[in-house]
Amino acid sequence: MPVRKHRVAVLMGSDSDYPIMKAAEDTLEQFEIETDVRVISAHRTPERLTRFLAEAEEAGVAAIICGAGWAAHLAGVTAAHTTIPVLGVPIESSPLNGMDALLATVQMPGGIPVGTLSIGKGGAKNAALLVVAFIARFDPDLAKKLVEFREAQSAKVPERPSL
Ligand code: RP5
Repeated sequence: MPVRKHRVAVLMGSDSDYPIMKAAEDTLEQFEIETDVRVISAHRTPERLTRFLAEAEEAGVAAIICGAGWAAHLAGVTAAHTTIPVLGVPIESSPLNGMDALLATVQMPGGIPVGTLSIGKGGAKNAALLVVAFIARFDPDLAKKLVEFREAQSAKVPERPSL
């Protein structure tokens, strides 16, 4: 397999988040970005997170996408431990349908940013597309792929509705 130029990590607080976070992995894969996908809980496996971040710095990971539900602190704690850009995806796994995770992820005080996307699968997909867009500013091949992706997406929208 050819060596891939860019590497992005996708973390999730639980294995149960994977059906949602798979959208981030699949989208990155579509752009031939190498992914490192892990289950890391900020509260249940905190030492796994710090160990992983040391590896990620070493491996030149370009960005980290974190998905978590309930009182979702995975993205914030990850951002606290690294200067690698962190994006957060709130997951609708709680009785509050992700509103709790949205507020916990988005409401970071000034100083340690977490770029927060929408709740659920759409947010996971957009997190990957946002990472692609940032990297593409410095990688013309990736920029071309992103334009092609947008064109293909537009082409799938019908002019008229049908039942
Ligand atoms: C959060 O609690 C996880 O991110 C997940 O969304 C939620 C439920 O986790 P499990 O009880 O399914 O492991 O920490």
